[in-house]
Amino acid sequence: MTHPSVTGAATATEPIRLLDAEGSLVESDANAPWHELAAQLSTDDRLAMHGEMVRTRRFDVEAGHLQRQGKLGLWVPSIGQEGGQVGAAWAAREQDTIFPSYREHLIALHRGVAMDQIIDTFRGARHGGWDPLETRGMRIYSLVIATHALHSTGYAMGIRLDGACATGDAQRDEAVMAFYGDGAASQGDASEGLVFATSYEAPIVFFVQNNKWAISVPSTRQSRSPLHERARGFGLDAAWIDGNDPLASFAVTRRMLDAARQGAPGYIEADTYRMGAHTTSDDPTRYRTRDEEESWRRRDPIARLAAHLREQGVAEAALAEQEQEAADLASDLRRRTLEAGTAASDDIFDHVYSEPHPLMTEQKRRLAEFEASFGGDA
Ligand SMILES: Cc1ncc(C[n+]2csc(CCOP(=O)(O)OP(=O)(O)O)c2C)c(N)n1
Ligand SMILES: [Mg+2]
Repeated sequence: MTHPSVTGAATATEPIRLLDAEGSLVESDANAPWHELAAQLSTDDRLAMHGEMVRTRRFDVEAGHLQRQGKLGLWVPSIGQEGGQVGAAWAAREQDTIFPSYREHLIALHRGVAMDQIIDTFRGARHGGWDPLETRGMRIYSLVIATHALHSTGYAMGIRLDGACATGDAQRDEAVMAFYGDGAASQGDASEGLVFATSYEAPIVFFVQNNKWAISVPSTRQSRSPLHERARGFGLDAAWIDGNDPLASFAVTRRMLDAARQGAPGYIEADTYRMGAHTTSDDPTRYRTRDEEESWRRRDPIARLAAHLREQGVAEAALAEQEQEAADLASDLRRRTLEAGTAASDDIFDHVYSEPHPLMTEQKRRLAEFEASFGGDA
């Protein structure tokens, strides 16, 4: 079975971009079909997308502060990557399943994961994050790089075996989206996922956020050829998008997911930038320049969508209201997290075996001893 390419020439020199860094629409013959898809988003939708980005950013900054105050073990910021995420979140249909890495906070919030559930995961108060059946198909975060490239592909193969895709009904056919990064693309699991996805015509789209860094390793080291070209070599239809452009992300992801749910798996390389540190354990000044960071600050996806909304006649007050609402949510979250006390660290052992196990009992005892050696309840 052959599938028509949705993405055109393999030799693009620029990613698909519908909104430029100033928030103006980029019109061209090549962009016309993408604009047509983006037209599914009303001005109200676009304003709502902006609201999600602003809320996620405030949440993210607050979580970083809470980590610094000792309330979270670690925080993984998504600052700068909200544009691609919001487009993809809006492009996915209700019946779709999402397999994230660990930086997809906007997608998680969009699918109904509560801020507290994400916070509790990084406090160590929840080992499994959340129940995907209660969060509209949002699977839990995966910190082990690229493992979920396999889980998501296997899940998509299951959808096909169940006959829950490829009936021609986009409103019902299911698809899967897996998010991972430029560094993860080097893992064997990522390549194996691509092989099985194409071989079994699995209904899946790999959404790869190329944020230019895998901790301190630049994306240029991960692949000598662009990642989307590598995906084409595996037989996937692949697109390269401006990952800070919510409209391009929406249009291309919608089209790719709808092709995937009919049996043509896809791959999107979203060109973006991790504006913050890799995690709160990282110091990016050790490996990248201020100039580079500054050049990406000028391409901030939130400022870009805000400029577009102003151009569309959205009132300043509506944007200010979203900022205020986000600030209120963040301060509520802060209050709750500060009140939450210290998460129990030892119940991790209770869920390894269904019955008590001598090795677990011993490890639990040793952890308690170790923690007691610090004195107090630090
Ligand atoms: C299998 C495995 N190897 C190494 C690590 C350590 N590690 C955590 S994040 C990371 C870099 C990931 O980079 P990328 O895929 O580009 O995603 P980003 O963090 O930039 O979003 C590494 C090597 C890990 N978590 N799992
Ligand atoms: Mg990366």
